[in-house]
Amino acid sequence: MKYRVMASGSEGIRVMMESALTARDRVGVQDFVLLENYTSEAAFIENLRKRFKENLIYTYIGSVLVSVNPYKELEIYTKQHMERYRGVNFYEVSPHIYAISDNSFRAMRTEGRDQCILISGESGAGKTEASKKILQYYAITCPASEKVEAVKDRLLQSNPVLEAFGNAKTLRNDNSSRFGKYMDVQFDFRGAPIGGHILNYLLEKSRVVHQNHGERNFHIFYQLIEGGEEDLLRRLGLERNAQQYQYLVKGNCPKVSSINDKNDWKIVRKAVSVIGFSDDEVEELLNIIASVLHLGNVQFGEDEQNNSQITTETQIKYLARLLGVEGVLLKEALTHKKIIAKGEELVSPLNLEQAAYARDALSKAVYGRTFSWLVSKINESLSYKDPVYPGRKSAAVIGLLDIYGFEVFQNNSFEQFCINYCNEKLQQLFIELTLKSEQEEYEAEGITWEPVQYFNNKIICDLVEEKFKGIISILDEECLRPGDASDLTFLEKLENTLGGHAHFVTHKLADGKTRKVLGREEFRLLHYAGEVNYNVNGFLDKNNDLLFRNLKEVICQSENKILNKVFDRGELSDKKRPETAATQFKNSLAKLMEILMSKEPSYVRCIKPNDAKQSGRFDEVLIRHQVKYLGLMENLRVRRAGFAYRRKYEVFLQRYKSLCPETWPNWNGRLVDGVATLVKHLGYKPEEYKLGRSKIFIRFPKTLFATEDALEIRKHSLATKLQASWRGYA
Ligand code: AD9
Ligand code: MG
Repeated sequence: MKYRVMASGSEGIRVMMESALTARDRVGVQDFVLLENYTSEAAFIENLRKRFKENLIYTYIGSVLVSVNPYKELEIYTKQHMERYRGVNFYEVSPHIYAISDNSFRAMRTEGRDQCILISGESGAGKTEASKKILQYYAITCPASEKVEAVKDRLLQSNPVLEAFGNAKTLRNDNSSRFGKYMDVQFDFRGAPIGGHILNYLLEKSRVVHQNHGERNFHIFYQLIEGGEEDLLRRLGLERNAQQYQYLVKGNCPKVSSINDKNDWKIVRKAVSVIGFSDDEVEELLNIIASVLHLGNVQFGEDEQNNSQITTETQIKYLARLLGVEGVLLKEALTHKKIIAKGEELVSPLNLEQAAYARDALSKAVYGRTFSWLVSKINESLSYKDPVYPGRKSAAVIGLLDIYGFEVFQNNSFEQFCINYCNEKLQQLFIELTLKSEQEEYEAEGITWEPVQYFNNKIICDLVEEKFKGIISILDEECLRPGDASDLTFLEKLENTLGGHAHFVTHKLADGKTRKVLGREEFRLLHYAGEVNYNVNGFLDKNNDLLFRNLKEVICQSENKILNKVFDRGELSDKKRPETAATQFKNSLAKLMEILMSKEPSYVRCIKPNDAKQSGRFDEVLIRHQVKYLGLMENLRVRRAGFAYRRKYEVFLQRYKSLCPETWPNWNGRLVDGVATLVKHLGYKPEEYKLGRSKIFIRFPKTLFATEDALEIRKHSLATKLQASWRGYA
């Protein structure tokens, strides 16, 4: 068809046509479904590269948004940009995070259905930035009133607070979220945001007591030390020098050039007051943060029997005051262990190593629970209460999921195991929902569904979470088993139960020989996204997540109101063992899946262009990995399995009606007849398209391109004619 137009065109038209083609050549296609060679990973990456070079960081796969972190500020997030995307059809404007935001918002308004936007990608890919941009879009473009403005403010201000306490500088990202976050934004019947609710997942507590080289503890510690007023620091017994604190020096990285702790302190202080923390609450919160730093500086010596003794009295003095506990009891609890056996209390002294372990466990527990308190406090402030009907819920919600992406390090531990398991669950949801929605659309449009072959990763989810014989069950069993249970006996049990599973490997081969590639402490999972070796060292401990009883007793008596809330005395008399960390995580993920399943999803897939956090660098090897981990080729294959392109009749007709004398300037009959007349005129062959109930489905991108080119040519020739007539007039 392209040639038909060309044959009738002039030299000017040919030039115009070439320039349209060159433009596509230069900036790539804005929707991967329009790639001619859609099964080729190389073509996919080439398209990403072309667009990235032109600062076009967003590209679609159908309705999925792929985003590449530019690592520089782009002028594409202004109010004018927001306006451009407001209420406009998804495909009429270039791909943007605002288009996804607006599309979800409009779907919520018109269909009255809850929405969710799932943002995924590896550390540093831009998930948190994307979620903030979505929130800003709603804050600026949604209807407002004085009351709504206050809610918008609180929604926006929850970010700096959560980031101060839950983010840290890592090797991969200077502002890395060390927890998973799901946030519901609640809207009223007018589409105004009226509240919110946050669920948090698996905070990386181990960072409180240890950081790898080049990494930092959570931002809040440095913010307090750098920005805290003189008298505040004096009251907390802190010095303005991060180097003084054991918990802050492990990574040997107190300052980061991209971070201004002093300034961030001011932002956080303002944010907590916007959210509605009282002065007392702020004071109690800071007492806890300072206590963690003092705890880190508690040192132990040894007596003749190798029993530990505290050698740093000053810290105990501050701790007693800040936590509101008896110093003597705290000292005793940090150096002894209490067990209740057959109704009798047994107290035994701890050696040096055990005492340091107990101290760190206390710091992690205190910080972890305080973080949960913080989230619940923010939730209280965001919670929507209908002034007339207090029990009434919001009209609809849009959920934003900003959760850790798939992780593979040199050494992978319990945390990576949980994170990658979470990604398996999300991938399962993604595949199920994408296929389901494709299938539903075909059915709704009365077009025959052609089944798509895809890899169902349920087998891996089962391997991890199945009752009795899943990895988590086996881990819990070892955690509960008294006696000689250890990380290695756990690995042995895994081998005995799961050896032979298609996605599970250890160094032992079925014939009893060994495999060199894997260490004796490792097992490998063949995830949907690739292989990961996990080192079992520390699995039992991290899963148990226990605090010695006597430390719990002391902290339960704390006069600090926050600690008093989060360490409940009831726990001490509770005979039942608390849930293990993995089981808690599994249950919270199951709940999350339920929440997401009940909503209409949109997806943002974030890609990190290089490991140096630099703008303009497109590291192909790194990007290819992510395209694989994110399952983008699979996604494209599913989307392209039938028809590459589909549009509502009215949208299609509106765009192309000028190309056919019978539909131009207006078509007065049924829309479907108008589209049929138009495509017949354009020379579409029957195998190239199908007409559904409300949409046209086009099988190949080249058909659409030819139509787009024809449109360009027409616009150009009209412009030329217009110029000629002006010249004549003059
Ligand atoms: V992690 O899993 O929490 O470690 P994220 O959340 O995926 O990670 P984040 O959003 O924090 O990454 O982005 C990392 C950094 O990239 C930001 O601090 C910005 O400096 C930079 N970034 C990300 N997205 C954009 C953007 N759209 N425009 C400009 C960006 N810079
Ligand atoms: Mg993040």
